[in-house]
Amino acid sequence: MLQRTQSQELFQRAQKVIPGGVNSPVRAFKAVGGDPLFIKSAVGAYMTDQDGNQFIDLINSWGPMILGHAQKDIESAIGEAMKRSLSFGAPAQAEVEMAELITSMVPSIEKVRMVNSGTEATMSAIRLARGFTGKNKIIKFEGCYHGHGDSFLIAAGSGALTMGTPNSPGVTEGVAADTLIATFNDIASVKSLTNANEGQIAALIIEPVAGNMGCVPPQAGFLQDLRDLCDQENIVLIFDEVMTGFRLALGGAQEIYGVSADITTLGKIIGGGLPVGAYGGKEEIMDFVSPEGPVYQAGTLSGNPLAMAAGITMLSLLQTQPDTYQTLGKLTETIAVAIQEDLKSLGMGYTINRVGSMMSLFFTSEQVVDFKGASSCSTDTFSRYFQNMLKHGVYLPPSQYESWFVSTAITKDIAEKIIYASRLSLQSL
Ligand code: HOZ
Repeated sequence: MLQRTQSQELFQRAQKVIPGGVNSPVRAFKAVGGDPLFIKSAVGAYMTDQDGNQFIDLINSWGPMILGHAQKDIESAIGEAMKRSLSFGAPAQAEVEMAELITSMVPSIEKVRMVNSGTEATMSAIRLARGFTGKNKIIKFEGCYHGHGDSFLIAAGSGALTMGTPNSPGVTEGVAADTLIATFNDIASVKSLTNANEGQIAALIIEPVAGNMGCVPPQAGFLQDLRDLCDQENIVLIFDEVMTGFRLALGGAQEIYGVSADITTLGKIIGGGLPVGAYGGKEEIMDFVSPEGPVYQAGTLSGNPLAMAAGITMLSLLQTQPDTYQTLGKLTETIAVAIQEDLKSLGMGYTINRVGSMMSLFFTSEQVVDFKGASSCSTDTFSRYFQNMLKHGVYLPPSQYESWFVSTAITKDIAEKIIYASRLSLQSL
């Protein structure tokens, strides 16, 4: 049994002053039962909660802690930057260095604008696409999540799906009417929307590897088909790489699948864990952003010096250690294959989806290629598995509809611990 006294006390206090006691819905553990654990610290592969329980972390702040927690170089870069003030609200060298790094690593990004979160990045990207094309509607995919901007809270994944509110109240009918919903991995569903809304679609936004209905990879040719259709219909193709950017490869999912976006949105990882986002793409489109162009977007904390220092260090470390991705991919594969063997020997129905260091286990014998597949698996079984894993010292994302993220701090020995914890967890389901 986990000792939870301190976490429970904090949760009682939190519920009196914070809606639901948490600052982001998935963290409330509503999908998996029980009360949330409050985290006190994290170092390397491990998180420690208020009661002193230690867990191997497979959330890794939903992606960015790719090098593990409290990475020394990132911490000292933040320390150095702190001495030069926490915020200027004026241009600084680090912002130029960051933009140079991003544009050198992601070929489709010729110019980039820094913001403060992935949500800001996606909101700004669709405004830009609308300003650039003079059209209003956007296409998104059922089960994909692009932050909590109004336009995206229609058939949304992640916490919206977990909480049963994929279409959030508070989003006006007008906004909802401008968001068209297609089926992931189904080009015919996209074509029927473009046919029915000819000349009206400004942008198509997609997580090239979906991470917010669990991990769901694109099928062969799907992203290229989207690219071709967008070119044909003069639609801005936006890849939301907030999770996949710099996690799957230096050039993100677009490098792996060989398909370029017109605009790419980035987040989390480019701040080394600090609150950062960015959107960037073709120069002719980015030059529509104010003050170069007429599409307005601004922010005092955009390009914040601490976030830039952390992000530059993170990206430079990844650039100088290119084998990181291969190592992470192999390690994640080892974990996935071992879990799969255990599921097989127990005769349980399962699907494991994995791309690089992102993976999800679905309790279903059907393939999971879209939202329908993801939502038809057994979330009850996942919840029990989650709780068992927690008891055995592994902290998974507290929802079926999230991806697991592996960090380089997870050594082979720690991977063995995850596999063993999973074996015990499956056996006692
Ligand atoms: N929606 C985020 C992951 N897809 C979770 C954010 C959080 O709770 O930190």
